Amino acid sequence: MFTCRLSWWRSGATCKPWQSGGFLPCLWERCQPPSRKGIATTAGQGQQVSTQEKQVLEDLEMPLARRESESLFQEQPETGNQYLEDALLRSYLRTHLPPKVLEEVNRDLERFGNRLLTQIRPLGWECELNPPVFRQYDAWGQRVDQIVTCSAWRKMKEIAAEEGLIAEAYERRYSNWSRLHQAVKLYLFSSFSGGFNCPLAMTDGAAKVIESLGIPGSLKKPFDHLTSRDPKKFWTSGQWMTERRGGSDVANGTETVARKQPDGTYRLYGFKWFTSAADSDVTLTLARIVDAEGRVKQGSSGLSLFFLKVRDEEGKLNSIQVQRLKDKLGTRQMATAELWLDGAKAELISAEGRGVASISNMLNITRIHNVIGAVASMRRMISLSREYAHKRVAFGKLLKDHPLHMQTIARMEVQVRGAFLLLMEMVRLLGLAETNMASEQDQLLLRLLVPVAKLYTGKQASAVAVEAMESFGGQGYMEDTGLPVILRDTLVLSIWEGTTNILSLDVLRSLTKSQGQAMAVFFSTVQKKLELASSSAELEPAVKQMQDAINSLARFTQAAGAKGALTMELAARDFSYSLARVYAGTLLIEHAARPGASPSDISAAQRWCNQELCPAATELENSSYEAEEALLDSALVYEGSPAHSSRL
Ligand code: UCC
Repeated sequence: MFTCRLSWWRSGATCKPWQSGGFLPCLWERCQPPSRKGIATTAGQGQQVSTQEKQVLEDLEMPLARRESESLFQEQPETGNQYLEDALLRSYLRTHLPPKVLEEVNRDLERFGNRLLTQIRPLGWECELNPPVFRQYDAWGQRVDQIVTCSAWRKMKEIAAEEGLIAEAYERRYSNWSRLHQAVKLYLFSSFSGGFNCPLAMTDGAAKVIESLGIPGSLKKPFDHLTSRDPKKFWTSGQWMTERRGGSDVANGTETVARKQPDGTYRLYGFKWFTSAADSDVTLTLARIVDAEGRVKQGSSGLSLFFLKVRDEEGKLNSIQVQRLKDKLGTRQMATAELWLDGAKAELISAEGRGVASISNMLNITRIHNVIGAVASMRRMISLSREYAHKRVAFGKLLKDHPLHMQTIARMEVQVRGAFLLLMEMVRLLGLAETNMASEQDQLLLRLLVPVAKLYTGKQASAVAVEAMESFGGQGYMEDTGLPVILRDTLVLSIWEGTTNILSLDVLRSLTKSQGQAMAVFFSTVQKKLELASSSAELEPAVKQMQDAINSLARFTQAAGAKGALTMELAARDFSYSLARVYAGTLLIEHAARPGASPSDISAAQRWCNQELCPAATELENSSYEAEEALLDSALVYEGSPAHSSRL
């Protein structure tokens, strides 16, 4: 009788992953061969061990000892320069950028890809290991409300400035292609940024708002700081929108009030429930202006937009108190705080009552950053998964030689390709809009594609992260591989900057506001792209499937016009998914139809079109939404809950 125990040994208890330079630090740590001590027997010291037991012990020890250099050791998946390894990104740039721009951008991205590997990746991991802490009082009882960040986080800020991660988009040295260049750098940076992509998203959004206001004199200096390449000058911005009663329903949930001061500035009083990257230098926020009678206007038209500095010249908080830091599932590298505004000095920067419309300029930028984060996360997980498949043996062969395993990775690859092209299309249109080269149609399309891409890729990224994690087996679930960090940080992408349902309703808002013109532009654009691809024999079935989906979508939009608001609300999510699938699929076909397309480009387009492309039409044709109206979702959801019984 005996029991066997393996004694695991961690290679270096003080392992400092950022010094080793490996992305998945401490990954698959080497295990020590189990010694005799690792085998417990019922035979005590000095006791006679039976011959049979001795034999068992010997048999057991030999194979285990040999395994030290064999199956108990697994090489970690390593990726190289993310730019050089991204075939789709490189082919996209070759196809679209003018030669001179391509030459310079290519050089910059290759250099940046190396810097990501050698310097930024270890810093990102350090940010994960050293999350921010909140220090409310000093040793002598003075309230200090300090959010203490690690040196790696602060270094990220310097790198962001040096690399022009915001500046690039506003300097416009490549005219309409500057925005795309910036987006590609952010895409490469995202997965290694240790969460610093979040403050950059909001900084970009704040710069965009200020620029769209014509950079008024009072905001010239902040704009220069937000778009600076000088690490000593560079500022980041927050976006304080969320209050206790209003995460999604900002219009009704915002309680913060603004009192006008004799010098024309305002003092803000209120409580901000989620403030991401609360260590930022400045912020934009919403509040209700108190009139001469002490009243405020409720609803959306009562909200105005303000700019404020978080600290004064001496570093003292601007009449702001930090209540606590949030304990989040992910994005732990970044400080999210609850803040009391107790007379914070602020500047009104929108017309009174136009706060939501003004901050929408910021929202649309941060939503694009959300898409960047989603595509980057998918790309990272798939890159690691495919590298692992090259190194891991199961059932006598490498994972890459198991057809089912490779099919799973290929399906994820198709998803990331569609999402990537959607992202590029959006930033291409944004670049045109920012250099006055966009037609009215381009602008309508951009307005529609931002919520579509945000909601779709947020969900895709979560699904891909879970799937890719599974491709590592149990190792994917282990904290010290770094994979759970990516998963946690990805899950927020469908929540912040508007949940899937809120974004689905925003899709409807964009169509209503344009009185259907945005939909017409959508149809004409996809038709034009498909026509260009129609001469390719290989793509014929995919084009046909896409054409069928477009026809279904057209039938849906016609029929939906006659339906009530409730049906449209119930259809909003499926409809938005349909738009995303049709547009991304069309882009895949377009990319696969260009001269010099690779077999993978063609395969990706074909595979994408094999999935259901227009779920909204199928549901409507089956009268599912009407059935759902009659079937009362709330009765189904609340059956058995106290809320249900109290209503009965
Ligand atoms: O989560 C947050 C920070 C997280 C950190 C950021 C990192 C992200 C990057 C990641 C990198 C990896 S901050 C909180 C985010 N919160 C939200 O996103 C709010 C979600 N709720 C909504 O989006 C709602 O739909 C609201 C708040 C916009 C609804 O407001 P209203 O006032 O009820 O809506 P209205 O009345 O329909 O719109 C008011 C005006 C209209 O213009 P006018 O008056 O001219 O007709 C709308 O057309 O605002 C206009 N508008 C827009 N315009 C509303 N939304 C938009 C839009 N998206 N684009 C243009």
